[in-house]
Amino acid sequence: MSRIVRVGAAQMGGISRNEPKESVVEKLLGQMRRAHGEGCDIVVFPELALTTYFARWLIEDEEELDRFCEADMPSPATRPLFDEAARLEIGFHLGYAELAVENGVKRRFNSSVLADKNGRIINRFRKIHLPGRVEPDPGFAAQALEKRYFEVGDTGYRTVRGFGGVMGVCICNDRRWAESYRVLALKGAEMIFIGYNTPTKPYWAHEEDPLSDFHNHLSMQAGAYQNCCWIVGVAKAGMEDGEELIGGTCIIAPTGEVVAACETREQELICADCDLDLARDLKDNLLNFEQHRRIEHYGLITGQRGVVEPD
Ligand code: CDV
Repeated sequence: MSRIVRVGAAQMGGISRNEPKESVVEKLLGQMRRAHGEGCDIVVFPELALTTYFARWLIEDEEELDRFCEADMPSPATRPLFDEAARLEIGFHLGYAELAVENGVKRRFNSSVLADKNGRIINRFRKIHLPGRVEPDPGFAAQALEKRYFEVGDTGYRTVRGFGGVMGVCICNDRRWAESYRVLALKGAEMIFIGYNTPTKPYWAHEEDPLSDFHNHLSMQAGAYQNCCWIVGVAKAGMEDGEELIGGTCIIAPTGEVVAACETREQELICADCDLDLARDLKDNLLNFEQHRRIEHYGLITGQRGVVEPD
């Protein structure tokens, strides 16, 4: 048996601080049409796909901060994406900054939506692992102030039926944490969409990290294999407001193999036919969670606390 989902991973180039969202959405529409032309069922856009990665700066003007966010989804700026998706009958994943007013309290989240082929939102996710600091470190030009601007997501890792399978989402830094994949897999995820903005130079360092591309792929390939999932990792890449972002957009099979990968740090589209049943053998045998996982023996719930000193 095979259940094929044809996926387009739409790597983006940088977005400048003053670029109007309408112009960004035009680029996304171009990528969506290209993906449709390639026969894709879904096109995947990165984290914060409508704006620059504004957490690199200390921004004290609330109005400026709010302009980076969407109070509704679809929002006026993104409505054309939903309309075009429905017209073309293609799904999409979109990362964006969310402004929510709940019980009269203003809250911001680093969020994403998954829309089906009718342009209907079927999954909403708020990023859980927020990198960086609350206070900027003046020793560094570029910051990662996500802990200042966003709240920790409260949606939990969610899976949803769609595109003939079970789909999950996590966002950027979430991909470095084994829990993200495992919880999604325990909830049945067969494919996980991950958008990211990762600078080549870490926010705590003065030099580029030579292992940044390696760790990007290592995290996602291990996540795919250990959890028998397809993973679609999509970057915003290249120079953005003076900071270079890694690329490395790729589509990874449940075997851990990269089946398609971007080659540049610019806008690119890669596509792959992903068979959701490819993981059947692994799931039934070597990595059968029900048969082989032994969480009651891991000593997490009862048993050893802390390090045991030798006798
Ligand atoms: N957007 C991110 O979450 N980026 C982080 C960087 C700032 C460390 C990442 O884990 O790629």
